[in-house]
Amino acid sequence: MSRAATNLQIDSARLWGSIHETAQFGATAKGGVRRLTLSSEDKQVRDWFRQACEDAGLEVHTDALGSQFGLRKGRDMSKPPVGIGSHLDTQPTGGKYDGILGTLGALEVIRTLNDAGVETEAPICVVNWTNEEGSRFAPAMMASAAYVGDFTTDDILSRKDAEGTTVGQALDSIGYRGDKPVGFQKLGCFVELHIEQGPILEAEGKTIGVVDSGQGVLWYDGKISGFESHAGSTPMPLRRDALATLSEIVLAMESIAKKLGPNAVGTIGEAVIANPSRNVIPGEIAFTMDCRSADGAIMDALDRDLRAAIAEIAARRKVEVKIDLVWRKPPTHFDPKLISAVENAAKTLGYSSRRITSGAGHDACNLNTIMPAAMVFVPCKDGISHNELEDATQPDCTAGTNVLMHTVLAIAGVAS
Ligand code: HGY
Ligand code: MN
Ligand code: MN
Repeated sequence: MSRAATNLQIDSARLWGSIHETAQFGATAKGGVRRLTLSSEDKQVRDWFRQACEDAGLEVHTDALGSQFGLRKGRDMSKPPVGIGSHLDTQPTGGKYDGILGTLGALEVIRTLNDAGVETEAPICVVNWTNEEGSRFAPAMMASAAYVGDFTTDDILSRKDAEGTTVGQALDSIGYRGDKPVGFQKLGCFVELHIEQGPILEAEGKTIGVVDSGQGVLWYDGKISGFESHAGSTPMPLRRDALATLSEIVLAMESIAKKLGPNAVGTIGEAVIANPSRNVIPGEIAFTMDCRSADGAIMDALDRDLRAAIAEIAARRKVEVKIDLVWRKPPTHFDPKLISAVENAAKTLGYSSRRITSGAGHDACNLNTIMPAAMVFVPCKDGISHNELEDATQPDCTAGTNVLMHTVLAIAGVAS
């Protein structure tokens, strides 16, 4: 690698400026970001990102699900591009860094290579994946899942949000239903920079997480059908209370995950009472469940024990509980060669690092099913994420982006 490239460092102030400039799109009063996928706020950041990619000389295209691809030519265009990037959508009470650091860090890599006049052998492609969060439309990591063939484009376009709007309608409403078919942009590999979204790196004083694996995910849609009746005149033993039933399910989920832990987690993050009223016993509730483990056998145990507990609760309370497994993502084991490239980049740059498993799902986890993939983590304050308090430091974000850049240079090769 040329001497210039060996010592290359990103422009820390420019990266930090971009992160905070884009945080205005969907900024919340508590200092977070609310940028649900395919919302008007998402359109604002997408427009900003497309312009920034074009200004950096990238050839920008959008696919049928709105994912944005910015291609930087390499000396040898016969080589598949090295993919880098993440997502720009957020949770309803999201932060400034989840997804954004990886996408804008990838842009900063391009900007730095441009400034230094570094040409790589292989091309590089920056990606903003549509709907990584899965909050408005399920599943999470939706567009990268379609890219790797887990879902058809039409299936995803028909997915509906809570208001009944389809992905296709939402794409059209912001003008991001692209003209390229999903999968048009081939990638040779994918490396994603992301905040850890957990407490380990900060607690151990490590700057870089070399991600070697990721938890598997189980998503369920649930429906409880009890019986609406008068809150005052219905004796307790005669009630078929949907909310009391759900309360038992929540506690059962918690004790099953703890029993199967520490490598198991379970969450009920959504619950909607149909026709809620203070003096009516809840008769019907729709809810969702999210279970995860890095061990496939524990995932199976979570599913088995949860179903058994729900069946017992439903029978005892004389209510019907239906649960549908709507998404099963097996655990991820990233590519050993790419993992080493990340680890070597961290060591060469003098950053402390440790191997780590990702608790969260990421687009790289999907890409890893059809190509070599890996991830670079940096710490986030108190391990907090999916919360408006999410925070990270400029030095850590700079370090992570430098590691991403040198990993890319090692994979793509430097022509000049
Ligand atoms: O759910 C996840 O793990 C990701 O943050 N969408
Ligand atoms: Mn993310
Ligand atoms: Mn997230």
